[in-house]
Amino acid sequence: MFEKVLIANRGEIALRSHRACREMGIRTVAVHSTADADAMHVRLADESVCIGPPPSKDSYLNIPAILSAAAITGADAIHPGIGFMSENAVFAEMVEQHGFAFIGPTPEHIRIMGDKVTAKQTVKGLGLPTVPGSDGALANLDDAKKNADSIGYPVLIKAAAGGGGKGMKVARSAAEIEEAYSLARNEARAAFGNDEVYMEKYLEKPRHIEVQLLGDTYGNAVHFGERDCSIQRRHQKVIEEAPSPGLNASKRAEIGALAADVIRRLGYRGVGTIEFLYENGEFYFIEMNTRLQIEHTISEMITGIDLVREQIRVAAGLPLSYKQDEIEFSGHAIECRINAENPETFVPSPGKIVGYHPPGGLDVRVDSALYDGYRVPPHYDSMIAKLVVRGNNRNECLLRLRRALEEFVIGGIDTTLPLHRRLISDSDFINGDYDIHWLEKWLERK
Ligand code: MV4
Repeated sequence: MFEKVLIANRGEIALRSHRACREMGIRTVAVHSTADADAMHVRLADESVCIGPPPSKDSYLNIPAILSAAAITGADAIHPGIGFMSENAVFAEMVEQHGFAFIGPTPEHIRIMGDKVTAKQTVKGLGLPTVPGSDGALANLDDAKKNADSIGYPVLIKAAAGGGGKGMKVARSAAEIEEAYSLARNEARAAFGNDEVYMEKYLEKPRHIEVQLLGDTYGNAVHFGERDCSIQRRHQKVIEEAPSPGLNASKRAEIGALAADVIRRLGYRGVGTIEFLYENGEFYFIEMNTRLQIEHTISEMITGIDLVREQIRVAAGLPLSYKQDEIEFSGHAIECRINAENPETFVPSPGKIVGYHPPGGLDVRVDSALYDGYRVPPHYDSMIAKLVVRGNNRNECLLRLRRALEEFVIGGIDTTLPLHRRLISDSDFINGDYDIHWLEKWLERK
């Protein structure tokens, strides 16, 4: 097992990795920008190295600085966390070339899934259902028109280098195809430096359902059930829950087994998530994430398994600790992502925390790097805490979540806590009756 791990991240997710390492007897190295000298991830780690000024591109995305920090501290492995370097195949390759282990999948698997056209072709070949669409990338406008006619309107044009909704355009009729095609290509070129696009049938009211997966280097693969991540705004998830209120037991078992089979046959090492759209009882693959996800916590709450510990173990070449039939699902979990933002306008609200009182009690988990007197810097993602609650069933979970949200105090800045208190009292949410557009419509109504 590793003796020392460098954690190439900040905030609550750096703490998450640190906690798993500590419990495994592994020493940790924090890296930080000058803006994060007083951050909790730096205070908790055994050692820390300043890797640059506040902008992420000069510090948390600075590959030479991160590799140098690993070298001078004698780390064996690098944990990339989420965001930043976590899905950068070049970084994963350089980490290995410099003699460190990358706590994540192989660069090749990151690369395959990073290109959405290759990813779709790969998983389709392994038996996953995909959205009807073009066979690979679109060659030109004429190809786009022909594909749209054969798929049937409405269609969606997506960037091959995309994900997260950038470079995505809907065309509802033949009159809209030319504009959608050129806008999608321009947006993709501007955002990713790659204007390759492909086409799919546009699904109007799907749920976003994703399956948590884990594989090792010995051909073993398991799933940890699904999460429903449909409650989102501008492609940012706001609330996630496990299991999905939109699935029955047989659909759940079907998609879990199918997804685990795919990563087994890929020989995939590490944790990963396969994302689906779910509409009218059918699953359609959209993307695979080759990293840990923010909302992995809800899968941990209903299985009792530490996914980061498993991730570190498989990166060190150990086999999975669990067989599929040893993973027991118990109860229901919901996560609220709390951002340093105005709860109505969503304008970021960095600043000094004055009064911090997280909730507690049975089955209440708060993952956060906040402390009283901490200054939330303006340079990074605005998510400052995750409130994760479990109950023996969905109703118990909702009642406990309401109680925990009442207790939670984060003073001195604006947060989205008041938004969460209102959301979880809405009858559609209470009934589990929502799709990927529900939150944006709810915000327009209120
Ligand atoms: C779709 C779709 C409808 N039909 N694909 C958005 C980002 C990217 N991950 C995939 N996305 C979508 N793909 C087809 N064929 C609707 C979306 C979508 C969406 C998906 C998941 C969660 C939130 C979303 C919000 C808007 C659109």
